[in-house]
Amino acid sequence: MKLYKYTDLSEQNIEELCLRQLADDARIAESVKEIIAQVKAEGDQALRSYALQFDKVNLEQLFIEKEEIGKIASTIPADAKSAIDTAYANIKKFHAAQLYPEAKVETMPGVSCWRESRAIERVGLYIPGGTAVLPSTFLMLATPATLAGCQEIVVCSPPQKDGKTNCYLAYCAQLLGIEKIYLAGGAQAIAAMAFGTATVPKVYKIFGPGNRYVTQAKQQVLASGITAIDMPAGPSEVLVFADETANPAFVASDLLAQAEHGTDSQAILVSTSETLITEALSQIEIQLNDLPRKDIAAQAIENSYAVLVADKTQAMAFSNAYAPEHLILATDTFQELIPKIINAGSVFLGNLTPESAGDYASGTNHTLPTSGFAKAYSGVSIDSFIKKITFQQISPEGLKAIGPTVEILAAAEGLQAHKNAITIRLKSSDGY
Ligand code: HSO
Ligand code: ZN
Repeated sequence: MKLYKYTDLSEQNIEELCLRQLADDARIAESVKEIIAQVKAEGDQALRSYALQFDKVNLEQLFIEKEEIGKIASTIPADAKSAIDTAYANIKKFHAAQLYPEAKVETMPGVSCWRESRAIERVGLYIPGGTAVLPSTFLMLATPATLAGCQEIVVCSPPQKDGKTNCYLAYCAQLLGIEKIYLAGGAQAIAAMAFGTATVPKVYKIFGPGNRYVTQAKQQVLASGITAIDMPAGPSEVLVFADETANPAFVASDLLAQAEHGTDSQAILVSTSETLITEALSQIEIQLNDLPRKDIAAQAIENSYAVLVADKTQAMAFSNAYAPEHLILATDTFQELIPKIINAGSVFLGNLTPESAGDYASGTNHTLPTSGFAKAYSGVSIDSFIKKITFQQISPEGLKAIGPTVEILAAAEGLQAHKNAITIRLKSSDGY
């Protein structure tokens, strides 16, 4: 891990440090384009042949259904079942609080305007499989989708070698009342949900993390105007701000939790204390040894860095410039820093609030903007699964009140028909 001193950094240095390597691999883009074209042209047949090629499994049926899901779900270990139950209860409780009706507004006497939410009818959730199967992602996406009232929730996840899905995902499906899991992974799953096949329904919006092929496929279907996506995605990242009140072992554990996600994960440490940085780095070495994914984590740590800052103002300036997906404030004085946070996906306050809690179970969503997109995007929430439709209704009194304003503005824009739509009503006795 490299160490920088904030005061030595120029504006350009800071900009470069905050840049994520989003190497746009032309080779990946090309093969994803080919996969999408194949799925579009050949549908289920293409999904079967990609399952054979990439997942090494011969699939007759491209999904598993309720009965089979139930059977697989019943094999889940009891402790995992109750952990999923607890996480689900918290995630549901947190997201349910985001469902609220908005007030009607009378902008002028007799002119009423309001918004109503409607769920997106068909959504597609991609749940990664392969090296990391993520039941937590299933909960994070399907819980708000069901609460929002999406009518069709299409879940795609790559098949295991036995042509099935694992017991954790099956249990999540059962818990959420999802009756089918489509056995498709990678770019081909995204293409199937975007265009639809004989088996996989076409959806209006696709959600979920994935490898670079999945991410690229989501970008391509979005660019072709076929379907919406949750947000642009890049490798996961954390920025930990730690001062002398932080515990170096805790700080190290948070950095490593991020680092084990992938070799391209970023784990950034920002501190006012040189001693804290030194101690956290040596804790990383110690804790790394015991990690099953230590090669991945070590590589990610190697690609990451620490920044020594003079004070909290510098720390927050750097953090806001970086716009981390996850921000951990490992300090007793986090309260005073909260108003200074401008760009971050999700924030973890104090020394006893690790990111892992939010990744799995506290209730907040773990699908968050990466790669600096926290400057402009929010994480997944109920809002991601609904559209807000505006309504308005004008009474006779309202028409008189607003009419002249519209007539004048329409005339100013040279749009006579717009003006007439008001004038014809003002002159008529209809509706009065
Ligand atoms: N930190 C990941 C989510 C996750 N962690 C899933 C463990 N499982 C992205 O926010
Ligand atoms: Zn994580």
